[in-house]
Amino acid sequence: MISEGILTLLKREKKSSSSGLSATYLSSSLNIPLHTVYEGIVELRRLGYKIVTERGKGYRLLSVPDTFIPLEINYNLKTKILGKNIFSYRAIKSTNDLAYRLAEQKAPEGTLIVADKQTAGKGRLGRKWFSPPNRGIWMSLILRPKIPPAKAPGLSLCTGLALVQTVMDKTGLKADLKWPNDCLIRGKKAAGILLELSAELDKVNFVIIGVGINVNHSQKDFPKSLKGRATSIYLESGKRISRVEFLKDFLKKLEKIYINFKSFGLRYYREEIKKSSTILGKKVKLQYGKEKLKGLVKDIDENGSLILETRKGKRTVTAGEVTLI
Ligand code: BT5
Repeated sequence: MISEGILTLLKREKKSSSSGLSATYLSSSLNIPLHTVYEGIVELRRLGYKIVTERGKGYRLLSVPDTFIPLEINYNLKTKILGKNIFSYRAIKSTNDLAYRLAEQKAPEGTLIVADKQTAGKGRLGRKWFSPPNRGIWMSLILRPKIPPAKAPGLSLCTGLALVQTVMDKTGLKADLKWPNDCLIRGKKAAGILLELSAELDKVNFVIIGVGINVNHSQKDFPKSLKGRATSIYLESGKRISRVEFLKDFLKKLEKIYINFKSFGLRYYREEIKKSSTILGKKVKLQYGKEKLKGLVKDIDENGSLILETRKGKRTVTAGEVTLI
């Protein structure tokens, strides 16, 4: 792609802080006619890249847009599987719904669907996921692991762990995991994970991992109903973060965990997951379908299930809604 070539050269130049690249230089380096260089620059500016020219000097890249354009996500993306096939949108109903349909149509493993805004973002059990424009990362990944369906819920914890690691790397903040699918910072929800599964009795066809991450929200960006319960990485760290850079780092970390997970299950990550867990050793109420349980959280097992000590003995629970008591 022409604009990709121009962009790569401009980014390299930005690092060396020289006086810019002339159209003639770009034309000869990329072996394209001058008018194609001009068209490429127009296209990049249209996408939100801030490119300046001064008399007698060349083009200089001042800033890149923090929107989910494949060009920006692809640039220096250090993954082999995740995010190699990208569908990105300014607005979409739900990235998970589209991911599910694409997976049914045989989209390859690692396909990423990401949007700046969702109009019908969803949580578990028909709940709504609030996804305002340009603040968060609303994304889904299609995975095709060759694992028994019983092991699939472990992927929710793997995803949570990759989130915790990325938040730490980008901000130095310690995020926590609230089993099975919440990522909290200082006790408030900063991200949520929604796993959807297509499986037969003994094999997984595909898994959709939906992740909603509140990145740059200010207090006023949350509706009243979420005040006091939800937070963003910006609100907790004081840092505005590039959503694209966060996404790329997250994909890299998740891919590493995912590859190990496919071969060894949670073996390598269980301890790290347990260390980040907010409910281990605590008394909880747990609702799973119609069933309600109370007990002490003893462990998270190698499938990612919760081991609960109740009055009637030990119970292993694969999913549910947990509240501390
Ligand atoms: C979740 O559900 O936490 C899973 C959220 C997954 C969202 C992603 S976004 C990309 C992809 N596409 C989708 O359509 N969904 C996925 P659950 O545990 O059921 O939590 C939902 C509850 O969290 C809601 O009922 C609210 O109370 C709260 N909530 C809603 N939006 C929130 C937000 N942006 N931040 C924090 N809490 C929120």
